[in-house]
Amino acid sequence: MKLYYSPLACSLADHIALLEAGAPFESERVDIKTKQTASGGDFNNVTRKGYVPALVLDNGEILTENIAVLDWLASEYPALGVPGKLGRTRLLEALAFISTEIHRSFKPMWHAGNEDQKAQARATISKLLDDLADGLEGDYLFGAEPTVADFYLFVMLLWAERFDVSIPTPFVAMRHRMSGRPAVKAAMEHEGLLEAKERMRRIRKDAEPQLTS
Ligand SMILES: N[C@@H](CCC(=O)N[C@@H](CS)C(=O)NCC(=O)O)C(=O)O
Repeated sequence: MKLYYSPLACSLADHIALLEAGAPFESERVDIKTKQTASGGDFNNVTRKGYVPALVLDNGEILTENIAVLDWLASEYPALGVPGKLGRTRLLEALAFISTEIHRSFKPMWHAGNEDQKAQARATISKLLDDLADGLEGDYLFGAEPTVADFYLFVMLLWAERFDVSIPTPFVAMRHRMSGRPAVKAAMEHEGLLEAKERMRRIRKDAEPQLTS
């Protein structure tokens, strides 16, 4: 299997899922602006959609659309899914909410919206996160263990942090809990996000008013 990803893009959810599952896979970074892959290829030749995630299966078939890719991973690795008769449906329900409601609402942040649009988007996302947190049944969306939906939500929580979107308390704790998981750390490290976070922390600290005695 091979995952095409871009750092901090929604493909981070798939990256985490593959590592959590212990799946054998390769990955290649994509510059989503230029559509160049790290090895110099044209990503449009992998998928004409030109966006990540794209997962190339061992038989050469290519999966796109995060809901489909994450659902497929949960079917292959049931520990990443939701058990029970309605399990898969509940998982799809959560993935669809995260994708079509929350993810989509970040558009003004990523695509140079004006300040009004960004403020509106912050309010919308915050409300959507509140709604989702209301259904929280444990440490994660479906109980004590994370599913692919939690990995996708985690990426949304990182985006929320980046764009100063306020998030409900249970999700602050969840973001923290998730950040400590070895697979999450490994995926973030691979995508160069841990250094980026550390750099931001230092910049913020340097910008703080210095205490004088
Ligand atoms: N409908 C797609 C959208 C995926 C998507 O928005 N990918 C972004 C990164 S999070 C991307 O690659 N954007 C580059 C582009 O659209 O050109 C899905 O749900 O997987």
